[in-house]
Amino acid sequence: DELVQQVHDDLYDGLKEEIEEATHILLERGWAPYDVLTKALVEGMRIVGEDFRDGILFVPEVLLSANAMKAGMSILRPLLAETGAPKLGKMVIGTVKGDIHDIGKNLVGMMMEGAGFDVVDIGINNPVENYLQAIEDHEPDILGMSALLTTTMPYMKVVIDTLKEKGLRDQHIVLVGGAPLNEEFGMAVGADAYCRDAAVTVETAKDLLK
Ligand code: B1M
Repeated sequence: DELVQQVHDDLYDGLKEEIEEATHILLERGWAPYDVLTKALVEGMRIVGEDFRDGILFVPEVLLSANAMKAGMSILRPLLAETGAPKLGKMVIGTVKGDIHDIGKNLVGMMMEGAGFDVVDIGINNPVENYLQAIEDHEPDILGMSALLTTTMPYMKVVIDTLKEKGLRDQHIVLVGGAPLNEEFGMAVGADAYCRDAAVTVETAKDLLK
């Protein structure tokens, strides 16, 4: 599809208004919000990520791409959230200390809302105290943590170990995710599950709450 190619290019170029417009057009053409999200936006960001890794794109450019992506996501958010699904439970989610990547976390939050979960998003760069406070304030069924850097993902173990010390670990399902993680890492830090993407997070949350 030409327009999808255009979205990939516009995301690469960080063109926020163009991304907003294309998101609307794809929806008008009858695309499901989830397909616009995954096939147009997420795939576009994957391409940005490759060239960022290879030193072709730099932080300022990738920031523009991220902002354009967020603009598209905010159009899709209400559409994904309004399924009228019965409430399944509550999740607190945040990106760990030292890490400011939030697109994946936001996406997981959106999909969880859409599936019928209440989602409390505590943002980025969260020290363990923030998770503890949010758990106390919101009493979630699920705690979700996101990390996009190999240097920040070990912090998930700090949070889980602290929950154990305080006798809080078993009261919550702990789910972890982020591009550098894998199943083995998730088990090693003591999470209930590693979630590869937003859709898997929804399925895993439903399964574990049964
Ligand atoms: Co960053 N960055 N970045 N960056 N960045 C990566 C992660 C990197 C892989 C790029 C690369 O080199 N190829 C690399 C990490 C390398 C490593 O650790 N081995 C990297 C780096 C190095 C950095 C900086 C250090 C760069 C620098 O300053 N020199 C710096 C660090 C800042 C910090 O956090 N302290 C940095 C900064 C940035 C920007 C600010 C420019 C921007 C972030 C903007 C923002 O988030 N608001 C940015 C971006 C955009 C990226 C890439 C290109 C894209 C990330 C993204 O949004 N993907 C990324 C490349 C990549 O990941 N391949 C990269 C789209 C998103 C939908 O996918 O986040 O994977 P993702 O989320 C998925 C799943 O992982 C999963 O579900 C999501 C949806 O399906 N998931 C969860 C994620 N969290 C979950 C939580 C869950 C469950 C599932 O909880 C239950």
